[in-house]
Amino acid sequence: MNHVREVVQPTTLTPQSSYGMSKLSLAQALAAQFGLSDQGLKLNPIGSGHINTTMLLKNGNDAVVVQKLNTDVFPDPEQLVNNARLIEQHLVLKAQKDQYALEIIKHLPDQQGKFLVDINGDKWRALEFIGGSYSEDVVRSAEQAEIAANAFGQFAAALQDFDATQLFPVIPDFHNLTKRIATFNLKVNANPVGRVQTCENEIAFCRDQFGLATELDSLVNVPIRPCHNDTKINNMLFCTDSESAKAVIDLDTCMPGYWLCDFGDMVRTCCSPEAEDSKNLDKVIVRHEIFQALVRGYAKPLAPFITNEELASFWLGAKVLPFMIGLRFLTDYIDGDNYFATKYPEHNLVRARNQFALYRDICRHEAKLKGMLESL
Ligand code: ADP
Ligand code: GN1
Ligand code: MG
Repeated sequence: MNHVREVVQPTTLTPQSSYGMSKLSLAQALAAQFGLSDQGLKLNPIGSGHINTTMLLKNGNDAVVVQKLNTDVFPDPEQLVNNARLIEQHLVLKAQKDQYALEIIKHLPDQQGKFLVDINGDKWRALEFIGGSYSEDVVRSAEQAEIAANAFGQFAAALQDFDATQLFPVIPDFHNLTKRIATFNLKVNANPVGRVQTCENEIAFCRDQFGLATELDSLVNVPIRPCHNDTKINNMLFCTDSESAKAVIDLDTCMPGYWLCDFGDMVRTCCSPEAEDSKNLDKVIVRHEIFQALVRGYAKPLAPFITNEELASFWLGAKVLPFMIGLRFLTDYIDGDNYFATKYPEHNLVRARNQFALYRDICRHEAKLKGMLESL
């Protein structure tokens, strides 16, 4: 469990850190920019996101989340912030009409009213800290899975009348498996850091699954919707004091897409009892009661909108997302770890093996899991 109300994790920043300035100077620069007094300033990492650098900036009374955006992954951070703010504004209107009950993650302007600031060449933003909350990397119970899926369902339902064509494609073809496969093939052929020899079995395994892309490309009558596109379990916050959801966060990849992908990413990150980078592959299995809870939790808020074809497509999402994220981890491993944050050289390979183990187990239990979707 990752408590974000009172963060007391030791910092992983070195005193003279990669920010080109000391940690204290960075904290002071951020505080000055976002209007916090620098009395008793503390700056500590929170969460376990793979892309941005997320920290809690605190003084005696106030706390804000500050985030250094990863501009390799998001080359146009202005557009990213603009997208997230459009969604934020839509959700605020929904909340005013009692059509959205979760807390809304909100950007904070700096002293000049800007939402993105430059500190030593890095792009930083500030977000309202959502207190009384915690995030999870591994789901502990079916109840928790249902709460999470219901929150993502409420989010999707609140956005179903949002014009997602207004959103800039911050990462084009984000969930386009055909394109992901093309990139994978390029990297395997280029073998830029000589790692292909160390993962030949995984490469062969991937090649056997490429038919999934044809299945995805052949979908008919499945609507394109405003999607979150990163519904992993630690992208929502639970309430510390009650068995309920607090907020859906990490709106960076909100773009038009299929709900099947959002469902599939929940399956990917909730169903296994092991973390995404666990090496205990024999324990990486799909927990059926969690899958059932996800179906229940996600479908309820979507019931007024979802079509039969769309619901039927969720099974494809449950298979595609673990496979596709596994493929992306393997691609990044072969490429020399340029995309996902890693803690050791084989980290991405370990993650890929883990995701493929989950994908295999999901496929093994097709009849039972599909039945849960069909009996809804
Ligand atoms: P990344 O894009 O790197 O995944 P996230 O936006 O998901 O970054 O943030 C990483 C983690 O930081 C989250 O999983 C959550 O634990 C914590 N977090 C992020 N924003 C907030 C917030 N506004 N309030 C409280 N906790 C937050
Ligand atoms: C990244 O940012 P984070 O950690 O919430 C990634 C997702 C992957 C996920 C795998 C922008 O999500 O697509 O599914 O890691 N985000 C981006 O854990 O690529
Ligand atoms: Mg995240």
